[in-house]
Amino acid sequence: MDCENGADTSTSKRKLCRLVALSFALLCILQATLNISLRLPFYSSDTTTTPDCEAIIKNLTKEEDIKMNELARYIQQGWIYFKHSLYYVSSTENTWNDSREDCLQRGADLVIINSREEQNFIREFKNRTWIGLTDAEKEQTWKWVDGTTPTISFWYIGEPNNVDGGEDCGEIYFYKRENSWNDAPCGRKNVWICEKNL
Ligand code: MMA
Ligand code: CA
Repeated sequence: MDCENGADTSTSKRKLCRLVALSFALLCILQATLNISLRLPFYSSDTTTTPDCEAIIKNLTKEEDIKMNELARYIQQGWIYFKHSLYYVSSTENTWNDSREDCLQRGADLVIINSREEQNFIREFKNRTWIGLTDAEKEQTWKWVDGTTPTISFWYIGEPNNVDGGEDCGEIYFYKRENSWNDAPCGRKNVWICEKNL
Protein backbone atom coordinates (compact mmCIF):
# COMPACT_ATOMS: atom_id res chain seq x y z
CA MET A 1 0.00 0.00 0.00
CA ASP A 2 1.42 3.39 -0.99
CA CYS A 3 0.15 5.92 1.52
CA GLU A 4 2.69 8.68 1.16
CA ASN A 5 3.31 9.25 -2.59
CA GLY A 6 1.26 10.09 -5.67
CA ALA A 7 0.44 13.43 -7.27
CA ASP A 8 -3.29 13.31 -6.44
CA THR A 9 -2.86 12.30 -2.78
CA SER A 10 -5.23 14.53 -0.85
CA THR A 11 -5.29 14.78 2.95
CA SER A 12 -8.53 12.82 3.23
CA LYS A 13 -7.20 10.08 0.96
CA ARG A 14 -4.10 9.84 3.10
CA LYS A 15 -6.24 9.68 6.23
CA LEU A 16 -8.37 6.90 4.74
CA CYS A 17 -5.24 5.05 3.67
CA ARG A 18 -3.79 5.40 7.18
CA LEU A 19 -7.09 4.15 8.68
CA VAL A 20 -7.04 1.07 6.44
CA ALA A 21 -3.42 0.40 7.40
CA LEU A 22 -4.29 0.77 11.10
CA SER A 23 -7.26 -1.57 10.75
CA PHE A 24 -4.98 -4.14 9.12
CA ALA A 25 -2.45 -3.66 11.88
CA LEU A 26 -5.10 -4.30 14.54
CA LEU A 27 -6.23 -7.42 12.65
CA CYS A 28 -2.60 -8.51 12.46
CA ILE A 29 -2.10 -8.10 16.19
CA LEU A 30 -5.34 -9.98 16.92
CA GLN A 31 -4.34 -12.72 14.49
CA ALA A 32 -0.90 -12.96 16.08
CA THR A 33 -2.55 -13.19 19.52
CA LEU A 34 -4.88 -15.92 18.30
CA ASN A 35 -2.05 -17.78 16.61
CA ILE A 36 -0.04 -17.73 19.79
CA SER A 37 -2.93 -18.70 22.04
CA LEU A 38 -4.00 -21.49 19.67
CA ARG A 39 -0.35 -22.41 19.08
CA LEU A 40 -0.76 -22.10 15.31
CA PRO A 41 2.21 -21.33 13.08
CA PHE A 42 2.21 -17.98 11.23
CA TYR A 43 1.12 -18.21 7.61
CA SER A 44 3.83 -17.08 5.26
CA SER A 45 2.65 -14.07 3.24
CA ASP A 46 3.77 -15.36 -0.18
CA THR A 47 1.58 -18.47 -0.07
CA THR A 48 -1.63 -16.81 1.15
CA THR A 49 -3.63 -13.69 0.46
CA THR A 50 -3.53 -12.45 4.07
CA PRO A 51 -2.02 -8.95 4.41
CA ASP A 52 1.70 -8.79 5.01
CA CYS A 53 1.38 -8.36 8.78
CA GLU A 54 5.07 -8.02 9.50
CA ALA A 55 5.47 -5.22 6.96
CA ILE A 56 2.41 -3.36 8.24
CA ILE A 57 3.49 -3.62 11.86
CA LYS A 58 7.03 -2.51 10.93
CA ASN A 59 5.66 0.57 9.12
CA LEU A 60 3.59 1.84 12.07
CA THR A 61 4.81 5.05 13.63
CA LYS A 62 6.08 4.77 17.20
CA GLU A 63 2.88 6.44 18.44
CA GLU A 64 0.61 4.09 16.47
CA ASP A 65 2.61 1.11 17.68
CA ILE A 66 2.08 2.11 21.32
CA LYS A 67 -1.67 2.68 20.67
CA MET A 68 -2.01 -0.71 18.97
CA ASN A 69 -0.25 -2.52 21.80
CA GLU A 70 -2.43 -0.75 24.35
CA LEU A 71 -5.59 -1.66 22.45
CA ALA A 72 -4.50 -5.29 22.04
CA ARG A 73 -3.73 -5.50 25.77
CA TYR A 74 -7.18 -4.18 26.73
CA ILE A 75 -8.91 -6.63 24.36
CA GLN A 76 -6.85 -9.52 25.77
CA GLN A 77 -8.02 -8.48 29.24
CA GLY A 78 -11.65 -8.85 28.20
CA TRP A 79 -12.52 -5.27 27.23
CA ILE A 80 -15.00 -4.92 24.37
CA TYR A 81 -14.56 -2.42 21.55
CA PHE A 82 -17.60 -0.42 20.39
CA LYS A 83 -17.56 2.84 18.42
CA HIS A 84 -14.27 4.37 19.59
CA SER A 85 -14.60 3.21 23.20
CA LEU A 86 -13.59 0.17 25.23
CA TYR A 87 -16.03 -1.31 27.74
CA TYR A 88 -15.41 -3.57 30.72
CA VAL A 89 -18.25 -5.46 32.42
CA SER A 90 -17.40 -6.53 35.97
CA SER A 91 -17.86 -10.13 37.04
CA THR A 92 -18.52 -9.18 40.68
CA GLU A 93 -20.89 -6.72 42.36
CA ASN A 94 -20.04 -3.61 44.31
CA THR A 95 -21.35 -0.25 45.58
CA TRP A 96 -21.44 2.64 43.12
CA ASN A 97 -18.41 4.35 44.71
CA ASP A 98 -16.27 1.19 44.85
CA SER A 99 -17.31 0.35 41.29
CA ARG A 100 -16.18 3.77 40.15
CA GLU A 101 -12.91 3.36 42.04
CA ASP A 102 -12.31 0.07 40.21
CA CYS A 103 -12.84 1.76 36.84
CA LEU A 104 -10.48 4.61 37.76
CA GLN A 105 -7.80 2.09 38.70
CA ARG A 106 -8.24 0.51 35.26
CA GLY A 107 -7.54 3.85 33.59
CA ALA A 108 -11.23 4.33 32.81
CA ASP A 109 -14.43 5.54 34.54
CA LEU A 110 -18.00 4.31 34.89
CA VAL A 111 -19.76 4.34 31.53
CA ILE A 112 -21.14 7.63 30.20
CA ILE A 113 -23.98 7.11 27.72
CA ASN A 114 -24.32 9.74 25.04
CA SER A 115 -26.18 8.09 22.18
CA ARG A 116 -29.08 5.72 21.54
CA GLU A 117 -26.64 3.23 19.99
CA GLU A 118 -24.50 3.26 23.11
CA GLN A 119 -27.57 2.91 25.37
CA ASN A 120 -28.77 -0.13 23.42
CA PHE A 121 -25.29 -1.65 23.42
CA ILE A 122 -24.86 -1.15 27.19
CA ARG A 123 -28.28 -2.24 28.44
CA GLU A 124 -28.03 -5.75 26.97
CA PHE A 125 -25.05 -6.90 29.07
CA LYS A 126 -26.50 -7.73 32.47
CA ASN A 127 -29.41 -6.59 34.59
CA ARG A 128 -28.74 -4.03 37.33
CA THR A 129 -25.48 -2.48 36.22
CA TRP A 130 -24.07 0.77 37.55
CA ILE A 131 -23.56 3.55 35.04
CA GLY A 132 -21.61 6.78 35.61
CA LEU A 133 -24.65 8.84 36.62
CA THR A 134 -25.31 10.44 40.02
CA ASP A 135 -27.22 13.26 41.71
CA ALA A 136 -25.40 12.84 45.04
CA GLU A 137 -24.06 16.39 44.90
CA LYS A 138 -27.42 18.08 44.29
CA GLU A 139 -30.74 16.23 44.44
CA GLN A 140 -32.43 15.98 41.03
CA THR A 141 -29.39 17.43 39.26
CA TRP A 142 -28.08 14.39 37.45
CA LYS A 143 -24.48 14.51 36.32
CA TRP A 144 -22.19 12.11 34.52
CA VAL A 145 -18.91 11.22 36.23
CA ASP A 146 -17.08 13.70 33.96
CA GLY A 147 -19.24 16.51 35.38
CA THR A 148 -21.43 16.95 32.29
CA THR A 149 -25.26 17.02 32.27
CA PRO A 150 -26.90 14.24 30.23
CA THR A 151 -27.79 15.45 26.71
CA ILE A 152 -29.94 12.36 26.10
CA SER A 153 -31.51 10.23 28.84
CA PHE A 154 -33.21 6.85 29.10
CA TRP A 155 -35.11 6.83 32.42
CA TYR A 156 -37.76 4.14 32.87
CA ILE A 157 -41.28 5.55 33.29
CA GLY A 158 -41.66 7.01 36.78
CA GLU A 159 -37.89 7.22 37.30
CA PRO A 160 -35.92 8.79 38.84
CA ASN A 161 -38.20 8.59 41.90
CA ASN A 162 -35.69 8.77 44.78
CA VAL A 163 -37.48 6.12 46.89
CA ASP A 164 -37.25 6.94 50.63
CA GLY A 165 -35.07 9.91 49.71
CA GLY A 166 -32.11 7.62 49.26
CA GLU A 167 -31.50 6.97 45.56
CA ASP A 168 -28.64 9.00 44.14
CA CYS A 169 -26.96 6.61 41.72
CA GLY A 170 -27.92 5.55 38.20
CA GLU A 171 -28.28 1.94 37.13
CA ILE A 172 -29.60 -0.03 34.16
CA TYR A 173 -32.51 -1.89 35.73
CA PHE A 174 -35.36 -2.42 33.29
CA TYR A 175 -32.90 -3.68 30.71
CA LYS A 176 -35.52 -5.12 28.35
CA ARG A 177 -36.63 -1.57 27.61
CA GLU A 178 -34.63 1.07 25.82
CA ASN A 179 -35.73 3.40 28.63
CA SER A 180 -34.07 1.33 31.32
CA TRP A 181 -32.46 3.73 33.79
CA ASN A 182 -33.37 3.70 37.48
CA ASP A 183 -32.06 5.67 40.42
CA ALA A 184 -31.00 3.30 43.21
CA PRO A 185 -29.26 3.59 46.60
CA CYS A 186 -25.53 4.09 45.95
CA GLY A 187 -24.70 1.52 48.65
CA ARG A 188 -26.47 -1.24 46.73
CA LYS A 189 -24.16 -3.85 45.22
CA ASN A 190 -24.39 -4.09 41.44
CA VAL A 191 -22.38 -5.24 38.48
CA TRP A 192 -20.70 -2.21 36.85
CA ILE A 193 -19.52 -1.13 33.41
CA CYS A 194 -16.36 0.88 32.83
CA GLU A 195 -15.69 2.88 29.68
CA LYS A 196 -12.39 4.03 28.28
CA ASN A 197 -12.43 6.45 25.36
CA LEU A 198 -9.82 5.93 22.68
C1 MMA B 1 -37.70 -0.37 43.86
C2 MMA B 1 -36.36 0.32 43.62
C3 MMA B 1 -36.60 1.71 43.09
C4 MMA B 1 -37.49 1.69 41.87
C5 MMA B 1 -38.76 0.92 42.17
C6 MMA B 1 -39.59 0.77 40.93
C7 MMA B 1 -39.48 -0.33 45.42
O1 MMA B 1 -38.33 0.29 44.92
O2 MMA B 1 -35.62 -0.43 42.71
O3 MMA B 1 -35.38 2.34 42.75
O4 MMA B 1 -37.76 3.01 41.50
O5 MMA B 1 -38.47 -0.35 42.68
O6 MMA B 1 -40.79 0.14 41.21
CA1 CA C 1 -35.73 4.51 41.58
